[in-house]
Amino acid sequence: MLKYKGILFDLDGVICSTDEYHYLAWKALADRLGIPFDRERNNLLRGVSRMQSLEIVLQKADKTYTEEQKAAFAEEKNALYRQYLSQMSPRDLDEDVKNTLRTLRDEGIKLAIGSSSKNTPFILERIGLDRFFDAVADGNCITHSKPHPEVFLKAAEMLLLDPHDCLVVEDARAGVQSALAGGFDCAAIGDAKDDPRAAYHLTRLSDLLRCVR
Ligand code: B16
Ligand code: MG
Repeated sequence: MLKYKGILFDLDGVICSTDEYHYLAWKALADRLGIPFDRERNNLLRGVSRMQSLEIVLQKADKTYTEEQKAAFAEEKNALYRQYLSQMSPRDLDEDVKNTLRTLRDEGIKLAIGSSSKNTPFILERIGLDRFFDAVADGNCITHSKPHPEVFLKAAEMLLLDPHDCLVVEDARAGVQSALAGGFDCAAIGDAKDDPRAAYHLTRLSDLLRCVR
């Protein structure tokens, strides 16, 4: 007996390690602008939109910037981030992730992506998963990014499933909050692993197999 009919995966930091590329790209921008930025600060950007991430980076700046400058900074960061993404290939899909996704699909569970990233289609294509998921809800189809539940509610709707029948997998505290706000159970991994609000705490994605059975 399976506990869930659908699983909604966050992308960056859950399916692939693009969270590291986000960090490197924000770090390069912050260094150029002389703004302090480290990995701990980077964790605050997990799951939140590009412009909200920029605002968090700029909180440590000693000057203010115009909206035009901010738009240019976001563009600069995204161009660098996409350079990293363009070097990805299906070899960057971790074996544990690949095997877990296949096992879940073979067990008849519907699988979807729920990501704040507007680069989701590009990333899925780079790692060879562009035709794998039953639904993809991402930064291109939402007006509120995590911690708002919109992206996961949209993904569940695309699967024609009720939130109570779906499990969200997240690496961001904002994402865990988003799942709970939408009425979903949440499995936390990576930076969010010890978040007490999550129903399950995963060391690796394959730990999920024990949670759904
Ligand atoms: P982009 P996720 C999120 O993806 C990232 O965690 C977050 O760091 C990023 O700012 C956001 O996507 C927007 O990404 O600039 O590519 O549109 O974790 O929700 O899959
Ligand atoms: Mg993430």
